[in-house]
Amino acid sequence: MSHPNWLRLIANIAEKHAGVLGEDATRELQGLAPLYDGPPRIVNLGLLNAGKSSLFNAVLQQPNRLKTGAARTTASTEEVTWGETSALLLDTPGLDALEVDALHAAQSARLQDLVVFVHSLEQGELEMGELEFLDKLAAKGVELSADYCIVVLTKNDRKERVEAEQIVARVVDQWKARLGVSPHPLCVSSQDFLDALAQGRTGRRLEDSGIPELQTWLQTRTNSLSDLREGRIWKKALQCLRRAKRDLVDQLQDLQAEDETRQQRATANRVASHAQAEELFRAVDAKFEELLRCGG
Ligand SMILES: Nc1nc2c(ncn2[C@@H]2O[C@H](COP(=O)(O)OP(=O)(O)OP(=O)(O)O)[C@@H](O)[C@H]2O)c(=O)[nH]1
Ligand SMILES: [Mg+2]
Repeated sequence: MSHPNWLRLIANIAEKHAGVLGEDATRELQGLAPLYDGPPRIVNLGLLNAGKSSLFNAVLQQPNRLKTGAARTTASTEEVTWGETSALLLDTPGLDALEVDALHAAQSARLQDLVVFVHSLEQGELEMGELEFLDKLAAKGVELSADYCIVVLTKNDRKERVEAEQIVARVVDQWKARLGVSPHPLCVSSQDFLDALAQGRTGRRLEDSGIPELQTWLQTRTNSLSDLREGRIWKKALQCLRRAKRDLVDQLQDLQAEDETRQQRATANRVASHAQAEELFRAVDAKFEELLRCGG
């Protein structure tokens, strides 16, 4: 994909003004252009056993493509290719498995085009660990608005409709309160979808599983990838430039303050040296008088 003009301009600014922008901002700005290239990247994030791998198997319509199971099944992130755009689906380990997994997940989410946040309806509302993790993602600049992130509530076959609806309403409230944006929630059953597929069923059974809706959500966005990326990268660029500007203003204020202190100190030094000179002068004068008296 050819890069938009503004992205080339930013790369230029980063190169020309690295000294003024500082190392971090320069690195961040130079790292924006590569985000524009390559196939669409879609990451799933969620607790252990949330149904992340099963969900991607359902999206892929391949029941055994990714390993699934009750224990800590996915040990490291696995990439599989999906759909017309050859999007990369990144199946991650549960973010509560190890601290390092959560860090890795947060880091990799920064580089993704779309985030599929996976939460099992069996768990009820979002747990503290998930909310804290969402905070970390937001702090890292991961886009969690409904344009870039879908909140998939899995194992819908295990809950009565009314109870599932109550959980969804609660999750939506938690998401809004925590992140200040409205989520796009979607209830699914990967199991129902894959079972229906294996039995060669079509129509309602497949639709009701929620998986076709997820496929459409992902497909629509990956089809207009350049727009999607442009919006996201532009936002990142602005954030970075604003931060760099704030840092520069802070630095300037520090320098001004330093300068004022230096000037004050210089004046104080001047005053001190003036007083010393006067004292010296008086002493010399006194000595001179004494000499004159002796000599006389
Ligand atoms: N009933 C039901 N069970 C499901 C569904 N999706 C996943 N499961 C089961 O939930 C368990 C965990 O599923 P996984 O897809 O391996 O979960 P995961 O989030 O990838 O787990 P880790 O890789 O360990 O983090 C498995 O036993 C799945 O069979 C579903 O839609 N309905
Ligand atoms: Mg897994």
